[in-house]
Amino acid sequence: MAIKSTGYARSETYKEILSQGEVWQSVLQQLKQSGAAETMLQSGSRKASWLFVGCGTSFYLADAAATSWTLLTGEPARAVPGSEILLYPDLTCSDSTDLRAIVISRSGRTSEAVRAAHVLREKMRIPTIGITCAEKSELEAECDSTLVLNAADEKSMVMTRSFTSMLISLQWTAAQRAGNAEFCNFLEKMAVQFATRIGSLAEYMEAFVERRSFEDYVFLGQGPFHGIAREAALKVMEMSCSYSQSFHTLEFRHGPKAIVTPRTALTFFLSQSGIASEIEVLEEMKELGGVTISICNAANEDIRRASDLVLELNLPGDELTHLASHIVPSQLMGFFTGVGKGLNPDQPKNLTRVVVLD
Ligand code: F1P
Repeated sequence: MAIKSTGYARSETYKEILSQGEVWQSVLQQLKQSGAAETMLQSGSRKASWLFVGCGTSFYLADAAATSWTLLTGEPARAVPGSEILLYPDLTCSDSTDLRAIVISRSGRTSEAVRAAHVLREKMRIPTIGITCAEKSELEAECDSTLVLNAADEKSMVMTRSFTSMLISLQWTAAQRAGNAEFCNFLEKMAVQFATRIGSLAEYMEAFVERRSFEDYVFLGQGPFHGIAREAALKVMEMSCSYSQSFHTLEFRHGPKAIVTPRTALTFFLSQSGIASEIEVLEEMKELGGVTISICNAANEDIRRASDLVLELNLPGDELTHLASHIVPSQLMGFFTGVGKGLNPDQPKNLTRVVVLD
């Protein structure tokens, strides 16, 4: 189906994906003016351990946020799905004397997230902070303090700008905690620059998806990019009902590469820290006949030679500053693939905007 003929531009999901650069700027303004982040971090020691908790997209956000937090503050942090706090609470406890929790939920109403916040704060006596895009939510009632990013809220069933905005806010908060003002400045510059680039990224991805169809979608990332790869796989599943998986890039060699055919789309989120090793995997998968998509800040000849599509973001700052922006091409891939299949990404199959349990 010719994607252009579907009138997709009227889609709320599409409009909200394209709004991300601007929305990040207003969210960063809110953080600067409200001082909410500082308030959240006031109490307790300077050397804490952190649990990032969420469900679905918010769990993969927790993954990318936890790795960012440790890289920015040096404090141990890990991501846990809400369900694990409820079903395996003993797995949650650590030997840290100052364990703190950050519970992430766009709606603030997801039962597993709200109940996890209750268990953490009331049962385990762990200081619990909420981050959400909804005012006066059930989550807020269960947390010691809550950061509400209403500028990032969205009509879309699937999470797009809420994911990137909450991730950027947690990175900003970590940098504040570490006294890293330079990182915060680069986040602002990145948001301004990204707003000028998203239009062409959408055109490149639409043209690429229009020309091809795939049986398998694989997303690969190391370090903080692994959380991005997990979310990318979910976005393509949710918006296009396609078979999609994620792995650590170098892990893909240890077995999963058995599935590679010319109908396999392999997206590489190329980091600066691991670029040389990641390019070796890229070249190997190209030789195996896979179709390769490279998302990076700046490409070199090796990347261009081994990629069927290269999306360069050319943004200021280091790889952590660019982290959130790397998911946007995959949001667009999921959207255009769904539209191309005659699906409506505003109404994904089998999904509800919030998972509320009895
Ligand atoms: C979490 C979530 C979404 C998913 C679907 C159902 O919501 O799992 O990630 O796309 O919309 O809900 P929330 O707790 O962040 O509101």
